[in-house]
Amino acid sequence: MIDQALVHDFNQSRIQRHKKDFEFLADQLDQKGFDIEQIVQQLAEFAVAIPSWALGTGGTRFGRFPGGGEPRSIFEKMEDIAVVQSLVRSAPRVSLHIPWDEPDDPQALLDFALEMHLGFDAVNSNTFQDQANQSYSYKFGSLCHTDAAVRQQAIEHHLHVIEVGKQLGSNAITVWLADGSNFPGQLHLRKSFERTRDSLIDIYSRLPEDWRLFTEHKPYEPAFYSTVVQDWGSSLMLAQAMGERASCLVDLGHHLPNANIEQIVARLITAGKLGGFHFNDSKYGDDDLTTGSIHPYQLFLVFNELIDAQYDGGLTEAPAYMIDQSHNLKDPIEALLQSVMELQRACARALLVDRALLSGYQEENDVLMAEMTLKEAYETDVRPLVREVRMRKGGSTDPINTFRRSGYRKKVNQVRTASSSYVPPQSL
Ligand SMILES: [Mn+2]
Repeated sequence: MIDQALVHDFNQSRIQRHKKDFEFLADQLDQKGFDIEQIVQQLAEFAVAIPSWALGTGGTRFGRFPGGGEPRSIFEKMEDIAVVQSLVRSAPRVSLHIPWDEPDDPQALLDFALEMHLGFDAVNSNTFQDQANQSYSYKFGSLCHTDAAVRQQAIEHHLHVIEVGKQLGSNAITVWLADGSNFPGQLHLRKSFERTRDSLIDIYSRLPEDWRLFTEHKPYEPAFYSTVVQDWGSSLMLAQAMGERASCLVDLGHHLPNANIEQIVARLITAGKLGGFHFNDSKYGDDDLTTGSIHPYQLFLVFNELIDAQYDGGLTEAPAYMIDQSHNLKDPIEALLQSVMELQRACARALLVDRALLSGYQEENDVLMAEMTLKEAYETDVRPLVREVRMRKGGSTDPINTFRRSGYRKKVNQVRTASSSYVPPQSL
C-alpha cells in the first residue's frame, strides 16, 4: 500500500524541526503541571473506526462527481482503509455496512482484514431502502411499520447483520432507522414509536451475550415531518427499554441547528447510556462535512465531556467512535486522514484541560476563569503532540503530504479502471 520506507524518510526529513517543536510544547506543558509523556500515552490509545461506505466519492440527490480510482469492492475499500491506518495509526477498525458491503465469504474478508492489520467495529444495518428479492417494502417504515410481516422482515435483517458481524469478530450493531412520516396524521406518533421499541426489544433479546446495540437518532431526512427516533430522548427511551447492553449513538450531524451536543453527551453519560459517536461536521443539517471543519470548538467540548467522565469514572465503557461523512469534493482518503487528525487534536486538547483548576473555578462561580481554563487548553497548539504520537506508532508526521507523495491515488486510478458501474452509497 504505502511504502514504510517513504513514511520513514518523510518523517526523518522533518525530524529536527519536529523535535524542537515537541520540546517547546513539553516545556510549556511542564510549566502547567502536565507530564507530556503521560499525555502521549493517553492519546496513543485513541482509535476511531472507518465506515466501509466512506471510501468512494459521495454525492447529493442532485448528483455525484466521482473521482478516479474509487474502490470497486469491499476488498479495495479495505486496502484504502489500510492506507489511512498506516499513515495515522488511529484507525485500526472498519465499520461494515450490510448489505452494501456484505461479503460473499466472511472468512475470506476476515483473513484479508488480518493481512491488512485491520479489525471490525460495529456493523450497520439497512432498512432505509428496499433490497432485491425482499418480500415487503420499507416505503412506509421498517421496525415501526403497521404490518407485522414488514416488522418481522426488518427484525430478521438485523439478526442476519449480527450473524455476519459475528463471523468477522465484530461485537456491536448500530441501528439507524429512516422510519418516520412526511405529513401530520400519516403516522400515529405514539404507536409507531411503541412498535419500534417492541421490534428492537425482539432484536435485543437475541443479541449475543458480548454484543452491544446502539440506536442512532436523527431529527429529519428522509422523513421530513417526524422521524420515529428523532432525538436523544427517544433514543434513550429505546436503550432503556432494551436493557443494559443497549445504548445511544450520537451522530454530530443529527441535531437541529444550535443544539448543545456536548450537553447531550453529558446527559447520556449520566444515564449510563452513551454508546458511541458518528463524527462529522455540519453547518445546517446532516451535512456530513469533514469532522472539525465547521465547529472545531464544539468537537473539543464533546471530547472535554468524554475525558472528564473518563477521569471521574462516569464512563463505564469506552464509546465506539466512527467517522460518518460524505466526501463529495475531497479525495475520500485525504478527507479521512484530515478527519482522524482533527479528532486526534480535539482529544489532545481535551487531555490538556486543567480539571482541578476548572473545578475550583466552577465551585467558586468564577465564570470568566472557568471559561478561560477551557480556552487555555483549546488554544494550545497540540500539533507537535499528535505528530509525536503518530510517529511513535509508525505513522506519518504529515499524513496528507505523505499520501500525496506516495502516488497511491494515481496507482489505483490505473488499476481500478472498470469503476463506471460502481455507485458508492451516500453517508448515513
Ligand atoms: Mn451516522
